[in-house]
Amino acid sequence: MYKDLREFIDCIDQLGALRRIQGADPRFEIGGITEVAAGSPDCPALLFDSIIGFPNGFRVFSNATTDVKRAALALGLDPMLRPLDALKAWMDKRKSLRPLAPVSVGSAAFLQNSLVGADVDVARFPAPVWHRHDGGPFIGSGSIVIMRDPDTGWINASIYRVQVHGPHKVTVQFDHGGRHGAIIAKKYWDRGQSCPVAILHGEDPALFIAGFEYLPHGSSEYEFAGAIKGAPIEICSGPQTGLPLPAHAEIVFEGRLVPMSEATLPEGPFGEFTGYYAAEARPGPVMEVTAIHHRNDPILLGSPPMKPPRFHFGLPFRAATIWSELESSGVTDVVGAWQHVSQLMTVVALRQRYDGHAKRAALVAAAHSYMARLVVVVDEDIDPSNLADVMWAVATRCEPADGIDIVRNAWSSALDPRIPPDQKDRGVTSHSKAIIDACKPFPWRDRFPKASALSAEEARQIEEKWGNQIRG
Ligand SMILES: Cc1cc2nc3c(=O)[nH]c(=O)nc-3n(C[C@H](O)[C@H](O)[C@H](O)COP(=O)(O)O)c2cc1C
Ligand SMILES: [Mn+2]
Repeated sequence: MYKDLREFIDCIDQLGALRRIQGADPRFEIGGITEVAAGSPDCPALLFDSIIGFPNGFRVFSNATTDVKRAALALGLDPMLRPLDALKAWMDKRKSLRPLAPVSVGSAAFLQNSLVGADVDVARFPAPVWHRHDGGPFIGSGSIVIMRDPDTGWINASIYRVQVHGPHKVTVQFDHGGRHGAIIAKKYWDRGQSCPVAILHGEDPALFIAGFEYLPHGSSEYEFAGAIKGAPIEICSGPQTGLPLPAHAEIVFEGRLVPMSEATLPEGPFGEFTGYYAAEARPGPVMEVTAIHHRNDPILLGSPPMKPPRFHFGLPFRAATIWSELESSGVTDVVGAWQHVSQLMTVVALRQRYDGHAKRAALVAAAHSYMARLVVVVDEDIDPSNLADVMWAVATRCEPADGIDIVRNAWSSALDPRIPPDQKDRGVTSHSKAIIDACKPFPWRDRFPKASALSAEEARQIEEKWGNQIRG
């Protein structure tokens, strides 16, 4: 298993999936190249160096985990697994993870270089302006924001975007007040205090994943990342904040998040994962950066949101959670779950046992499908990770007049591009979900026309025997 981001990049290089790009401009070009690469069939990871305006060695790494193989690798799984098998392996691994406490080490790689006081200048790093209409450079698009709960000492470490505003000023964005970081910051602010905060740019990929997972209030992303790796995260105290910080991080900011009653700066807009700008600039909380630490030749991990189907993770992790939820709520015979269109469409595949089984699964899946307007259930012969297969089932097994239900006022978010502006102004963050039953109708499933194509197993056998000749 990789030790840190650098070793992960080496693993990707060994897979042949790393491209080194020289001479790109952090203004739009790094973002543009990242987007085009993410939309190409082999979807390579990118390591930018000799970036215009910056010294050699100050690098940006993007598309880290955007394909199935690299997402599997980051999870410590076999990168050669087929997509649905890889997601199943993650679901099984996730269920059995036991939190693994971080360990303190005496020295940290990120302390190789430190800048404090008047020397602090965030602009030393090539923070990209990722998309054309972004409000400015975002140094944090996949960065980890760390805070300590003042009451319990709990350390939260999650991903919130970070915009650059000046040599020692950045903003941190919470989508809503329920984010753990937002809850913790508010506790300090309500006492008239600033919130000590640190930000990691260029973290361990396991921590990148832990920062994205919905972990319960009070639980530790460090421990979750350690569990993924089967080895504890090594930490060292931040010299200024005393916060525990992963020793192998590339770049670390320390400072304080000023109460919003004292200061705010216009945050955003920023291209979102839906492929749109959800909102204009809004007042955001300001971090005063009081120290910068970085490794020699630091690597900034960038993970900009992009137009679907491009997504931060080549395996739809939230679908693994939905799959687990189905199992733990007693829905049997689920053989797969997946999300397409960057989480905006959920698919569940199951072996139907009784009338109503498919709808039961769909309702559970719909309940847990953040922002997804489309929830589809298919039979077990359909691979839910294969969108063409799924749409074949929808177009041939679902009679729209009978097989589509609408659930209203369901879970979406302020990022939803289709909530009308006047409703958004009133605080509406829900939408409706179409539940599409694309299974053979249970009562006459045995009389449904037989499929003419090969089964997955038959196709595999043909591939084994004839694959070389087919490919020429
Ligand atoms: C690349 C990436 C960027 C994200 N950006 C933000 C963001 O700017 N604001 C936010 O509130 N959530 C963002 N998220 C989602 C949160 O990180 C995620 O929901 C996480 O579970 C929140 O952690 P928490 O429960 O500790 O608050 C992002 C996720 C990823 C993977
Ligand atoms: Mn958390």
